[in-house]
Amino acid sequence: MTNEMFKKEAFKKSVKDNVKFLYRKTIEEATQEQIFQAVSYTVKDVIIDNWLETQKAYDEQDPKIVYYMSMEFLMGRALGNNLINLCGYGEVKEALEELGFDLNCIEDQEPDPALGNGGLGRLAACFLDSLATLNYAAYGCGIRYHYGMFKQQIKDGYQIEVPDNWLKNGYPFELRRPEYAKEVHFGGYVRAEYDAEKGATRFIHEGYQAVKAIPYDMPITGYDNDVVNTLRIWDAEPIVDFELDSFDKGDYKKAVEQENLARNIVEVLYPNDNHYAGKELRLKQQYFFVSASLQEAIAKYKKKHDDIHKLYEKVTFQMNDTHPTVAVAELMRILMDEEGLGWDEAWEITTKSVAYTNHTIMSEALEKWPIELFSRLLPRVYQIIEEINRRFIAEIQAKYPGNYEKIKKMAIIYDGQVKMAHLAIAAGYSVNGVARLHTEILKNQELRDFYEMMPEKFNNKTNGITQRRFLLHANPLLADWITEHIGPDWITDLSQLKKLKVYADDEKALQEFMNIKFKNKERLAKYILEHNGVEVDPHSIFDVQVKRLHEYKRQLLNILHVIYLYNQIKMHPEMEFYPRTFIFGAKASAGYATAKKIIKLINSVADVVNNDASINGKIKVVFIENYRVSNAEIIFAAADVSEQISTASKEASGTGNMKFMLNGAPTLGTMDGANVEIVEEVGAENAFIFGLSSDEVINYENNGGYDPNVIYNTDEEIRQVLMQLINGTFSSDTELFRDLYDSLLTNKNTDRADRYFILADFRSYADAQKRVEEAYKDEKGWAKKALLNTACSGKFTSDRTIQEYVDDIWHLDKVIVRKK
Ligand code: OX2
Repeated sequence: MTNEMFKKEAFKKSVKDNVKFLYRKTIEEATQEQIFQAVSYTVKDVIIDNWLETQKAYDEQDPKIVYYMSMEFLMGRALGNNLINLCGYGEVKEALEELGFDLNCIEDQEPDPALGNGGLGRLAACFLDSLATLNYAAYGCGIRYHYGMFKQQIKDGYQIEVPDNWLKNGYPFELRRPEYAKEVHFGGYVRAEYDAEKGATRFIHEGYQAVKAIPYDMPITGYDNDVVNTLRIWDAEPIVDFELDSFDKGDYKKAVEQENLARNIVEVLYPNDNHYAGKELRLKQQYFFVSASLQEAIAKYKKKHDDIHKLYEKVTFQMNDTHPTVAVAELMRILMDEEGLGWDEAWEITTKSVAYTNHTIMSEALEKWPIELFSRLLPRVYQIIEEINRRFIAEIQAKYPGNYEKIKKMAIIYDGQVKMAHLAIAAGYSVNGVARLHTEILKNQELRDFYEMMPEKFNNKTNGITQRRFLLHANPLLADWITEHIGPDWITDLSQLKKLKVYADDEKALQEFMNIKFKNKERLAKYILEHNGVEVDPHSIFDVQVKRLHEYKRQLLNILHVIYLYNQIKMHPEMEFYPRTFIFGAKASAGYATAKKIIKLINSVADVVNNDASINGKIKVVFIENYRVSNAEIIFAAADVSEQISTASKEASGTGNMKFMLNGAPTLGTMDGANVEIVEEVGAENAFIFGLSSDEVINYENNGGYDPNVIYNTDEEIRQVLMQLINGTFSSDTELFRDLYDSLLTNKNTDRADRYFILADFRSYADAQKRVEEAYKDEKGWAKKALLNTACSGKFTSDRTIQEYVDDIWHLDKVIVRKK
């Protein structure tokens, strides 16, 4: 698989030329960063030709387009990924070697575009990759945050947030498109005007502040098919240049306000995962990119089609969680106020065009905007939501006469708040969860009333990940080995991996598989030494938990168990114990105090354990600083054990779990999210399952919780671990971890003690960990489990997920771009 476009000599010449044009330097004088830019421009050149061809094909074939609307796209680096998808990686690597450069080092020069927090944003990025690879016409619609997810530094064990100025040196893979700029309006008031000719009232929005939305396009390359789709992210600029002129007109103040609005709106990504903070600026961001994206989609549709009533035949909008659901009302506004349609026509089009994906049942993540804020910022949009609500309530009443409970539970506006999920469900033609268990919980618990009223809308789409980034690029040794054994088709058809099952008892194959794992562990050990200054032994078990820091994900359970093991080894030095390296990586939201304290605890435990000579290095604890897409690729490839230990029912799906599985790491986890389906695919004997079931957890929650003090008072070893949080074992300040200790044992306001059932699951977790150790000692047995995890991971490709969205929700047609 090579690409004609990357003929070595031509490539080298182009890179040299770029260095000359861009920097007036010779290749010998250029810095690594400048080489990165020069190489990227050469690659972009190739992409642009395909991009134009793709546009042409779309113009000719006029396919239905999906607009994937998301506040977050966690893209990760583009250079390596584009080379992979253009089938030019090998050629370019060699060409650069001949010039004296290492492609890996050049790739490392790229800033990690981190316009997302965690799973939700990364899912959006995987979906774009699969849409392009499967030949579907799609746009990602989002925001060009000037600062993405913060960079994490660890100082004295504490997380420090450092701004991520990813645009500092210019980003070679984006294209500014000022010709597609749109205006977005905030504030002001609505005036009603009777139009005698039409016999109808028109609503006119006046006195607003305006912002100009400027799109930047990033190419999304499909794998080996010449398709290049577009991620369109919007930047903000003031509508008129700030002119002294405005002094005269007396609107100086307004000019300053508009300038400030434009400056603030796209400044920074909110670093919250699964948490709603209710900030006005966040609602501004949401409306800003939604309005601009809808205007653009409609303008594009109208270029080719004259009947706006049939919009839904060519266009569909997928709302990634509730963040973009203001789209429902904005589409109504555009159709009525700008296209001149009546309510019923507009509603018919809207409800056939928008679909909603739910990613969480965590109540603190639910977006509920105060009416006061919402109506002040978006007066016309609010008015439309009021009318949607009025009509929806009438429907509920018609279906359930006299049942006011239903209204209370389902209204879009209630208790002084606008409930975005209810708006999305009332208007969306599809409502989906992201793993089978999650969708069942939505139907039977969280969204039960909605499901009862409109069951036809509900469906499941189990998440997936792209094997192009998380295996082909991230783990080249394993990728090559797989291709040698079953051919290259797995790259676009991951179900092919099941052919590896025949090697499950083949000693040579198992040995090779584990040798590759070992090499990847060496690569990670090197990274850890360079970046953390900690030496780890690749012969130890690499037990990995990397994901956002959140109480429900229970990093605390993991580290408490490390303390427990440490105590065991100290108490029984003669005890047999297989050396283990516990690897953590996690960012905590800047304002999430408990999460930050857990990071500190992990680092404090690491300090004590790693420096205790008496345990002979049997346990090492490493906290990898600044966990992000680029180092994730190295981490997944090197893991022996995948920690997926959320409180059952809380993790909607998880996608890290799939990346570990693909790279041959068995899951140590609860029956939560997609873990359920992972176990189903690989077999319970190839995973390590523990803990309460989601039904048990939900049962406890519905009946006032459980009492962790019973465990504390009867289990001496658990009590010892907890006491060590407050007796100076891990900090001379005995108060430092008091809050964590209290959170496990004491009811506080509305928070029940041990809300996430850590003590309830502790013993069961420790048992599962023991089973891991036993299994690992059996080398061949372990190799078989590892290989079978890879072999059975075919279901979890985002190609499968996207094909299901296409078949059940979007109904898109394939577009062929490559003319052979
Ligand atoms: C995440 C969910 O927590 C995670 O379980 C899921 O895999 C991912 O979305 C992709 O579906 N914010 N982040 C999520 O949900 C929300 C809300």
